[in-house]
Amino acid sequence: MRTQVAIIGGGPSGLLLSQLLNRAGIETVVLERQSREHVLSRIRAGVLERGTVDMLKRAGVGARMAREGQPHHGCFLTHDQQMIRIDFTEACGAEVMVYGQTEVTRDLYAAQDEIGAKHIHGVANVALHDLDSAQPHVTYDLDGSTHRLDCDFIAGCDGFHGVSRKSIPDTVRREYEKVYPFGWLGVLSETPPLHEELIYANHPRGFALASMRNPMLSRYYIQVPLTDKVEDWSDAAFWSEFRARIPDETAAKLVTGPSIEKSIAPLRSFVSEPMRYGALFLCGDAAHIVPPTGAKGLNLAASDVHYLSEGLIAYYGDKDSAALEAYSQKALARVWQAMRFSWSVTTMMHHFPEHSDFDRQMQRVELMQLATDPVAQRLFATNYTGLPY
Ligand code: RFL
Ligand code: PHB
Repeated sequence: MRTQVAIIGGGPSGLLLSQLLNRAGIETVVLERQSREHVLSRIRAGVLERGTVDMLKRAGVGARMAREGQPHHGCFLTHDQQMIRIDFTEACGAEVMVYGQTEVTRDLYAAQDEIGAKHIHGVANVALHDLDSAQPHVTYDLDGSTHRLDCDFIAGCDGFHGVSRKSIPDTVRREYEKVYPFGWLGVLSETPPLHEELIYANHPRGFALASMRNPMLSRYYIQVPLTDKVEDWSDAAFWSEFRARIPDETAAKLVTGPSIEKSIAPLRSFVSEPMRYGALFLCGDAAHIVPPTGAKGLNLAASDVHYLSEGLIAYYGDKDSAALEAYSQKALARVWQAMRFSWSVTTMMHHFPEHSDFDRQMQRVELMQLATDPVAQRLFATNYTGLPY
């Protein structure tokens, strides 16, 4: 089999790239290890930057998001009992859209079906070959036999645990990593959200976040030690701990219910450079991971896809490879800015076991500056709603 661009991974990066390329007349094949149902069962990101929203519209998948997504003009940061509102619109003239990654993925699959884009699910042992030659190709196992896919380019959209990044030789690849000493325990429940805006809470007991998916679906998180297991946390224990970490007046309004999903995700910051090696281009979590505190994971995947799709469209349309040549450098410049923001919000909002009273005073002063200083608010709002592409 032959195609122009082989896409490894059918998560949000792979699907969005496939959608934009097919609409520009470029042939793709998406190879995904899991079933479509499995991909659609993952509960992950919830906040879309303006740039991501614009891209989804350009990809022809904006209709349901426009109907069902919720534009948010601000969010709250709390410190013990104090609620600090950051007004995005006033601070920087932008907003974000609350619309779940699961819904984005569902919309992309539906649009891909409509245009007849090619996806192969259930592939195993994907391997990338001859990346530094003019004949790159991919092999994979399916239904008991090995298949070969020849292509011009390979997009590595296979997430943190995929094969693409590891196909770049160790002598070329440089990795930067910071692992945080805690994880997030997340609960999804069919209850009305605590508040109409997101609440990020800094409390001596640890961080908590109140988020949402729609008026009858809430998403909550609490910081937990890495040694905790999901089984250790009953629903009652989760609600009681969550309630203790948010200001009393708000906690009184919390509506609890049975969890319909509960999971623990470790927090890390990770960047792999370069994002291109010969015919291989990495996108999204395959190249970088951010702690979820800044809501940047999915949005960075979208900006990578923006740069890569522009590069491939210029290459096939105008025989101009300048944008492809610049891909790694351009994508990484934006990635590092989001890394800094996610790291700084994580550091400001969490309880670190090694923190001293001095460190906790630093967190308090940073939050007080956000409460009072329009310059600090503007910086936060600009980063949270998304830096320009
Ligand atoms: P994905 O979503 O991981 O998709 C990669 C796809 O590649 C497939 N795959 C392979 N296919 C073929 N062969 C192989 N060898 C393969 N190896 C893997 C996988 O099955 C999968 O379908 O990466 P992508 O597309 O780059 O999208 C990135 C986003 O998913 C990610 O940045 C965010 O979800 C990060 N993230 C969160 N971001 C937020 O902004 N807010 C959150 O609350 C939030 N929660 C999360 C998260 C990521 C998590 N992960 C990755 C463990 C919670 C979790 C648990
Ligand atoms: C979510 O709704 O899952 C969510 C929202 C904001 C974040 C992280 C996760 O910063």
